[in-house]
Amino acid sequence: RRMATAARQSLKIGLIPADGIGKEVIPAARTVLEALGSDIPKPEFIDLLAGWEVFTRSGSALPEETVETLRECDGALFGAVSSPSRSVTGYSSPIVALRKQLDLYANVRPVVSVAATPEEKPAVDLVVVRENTECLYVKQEVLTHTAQGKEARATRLITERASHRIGKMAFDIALGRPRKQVTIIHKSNVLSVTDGLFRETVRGVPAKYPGQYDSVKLEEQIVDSAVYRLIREPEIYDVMVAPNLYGDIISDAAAALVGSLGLVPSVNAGDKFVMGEPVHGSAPDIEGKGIANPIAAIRSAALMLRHLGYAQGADRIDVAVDQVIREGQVLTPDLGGSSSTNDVLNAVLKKM
Ligand code: GGG
Repeated sequence: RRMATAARQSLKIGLIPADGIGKEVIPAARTVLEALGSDIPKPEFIDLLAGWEVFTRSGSALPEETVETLRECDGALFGAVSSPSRSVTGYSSPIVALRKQLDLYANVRPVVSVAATPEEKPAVDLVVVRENTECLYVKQEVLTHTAQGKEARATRLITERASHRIGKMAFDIALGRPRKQVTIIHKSNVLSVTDGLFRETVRGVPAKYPGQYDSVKLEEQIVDSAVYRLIREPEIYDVMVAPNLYGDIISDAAAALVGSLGLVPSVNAGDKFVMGEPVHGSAPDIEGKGIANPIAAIRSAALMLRHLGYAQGADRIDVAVDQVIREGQVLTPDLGGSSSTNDVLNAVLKKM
């Protein structure tokens, strides 16, 4: 799925490393973009702030300037955020807010294994298309005190509009893939109103575009059984479309099938803007050690380019990354190696 590419002289890219290893992997992705030379318009990078650390310094996890500057950019790369697991007055997850404020309604997460040779089919080759703006992530939580003790409630929002547009995104992505299959992930046997609306709306997408999606096979699966089958027979999936929370969980589970969360990229995509973001979090346990795997961030930069219409640059990055993984000589500890972030970056640059 590509955005219209105006003939750009330069590519303005906002960089938001945010917290933890985001500060180590986003600079690596930047270096890879710089190495593309004439494959893309000259990149112009703008460093922007967000995250827990900036909140502790300034009282804002998402400074207004970050959002306003992003509105002027062609694309962006976001690292990772370390939101606390408890409620902190004045703090709200900046990545959840950014997705909403920029209307980045789809989180597209390709999970692909690297086969032994470039000619072989990868054992896992699927895309999780996660709705990115609603579900439980509207974060309307209320704590009340009752005679029996505390009671916590959360609102789960599913709208026809959001379900339709994420469904359409999934069908469009499937059209561009050899298998052309969409699987709707839901739990409408229990949550018949919310997941029922999601399921019905996505099922209804092809009827709204007569002829357009005739070649796409539509399947559906209850989320718990989908996770089971994903682990046992990942090859049955092509494009999985899910409400926000299920999509978040499924894509992390799928990452285990390809060796590491450190390999899995994503883009947060809307109709007008795209922001690459590795699926992994801020990994405080390895922060500052220089051993974070930069591949998810590098692949996220490639995915961002692909959405912006620069397939040649994206291909160069992806081919180089696959070669490094395939050779298995330069790997960070998450993949069983002992190489550093910089070693992997340099290996990728060498292959490019
Ligand atoms: N790059 C993905 C990432 O940062 N994952 C952790 C995450 O989404 N956390 C939510 C938050 O901390 O607000």
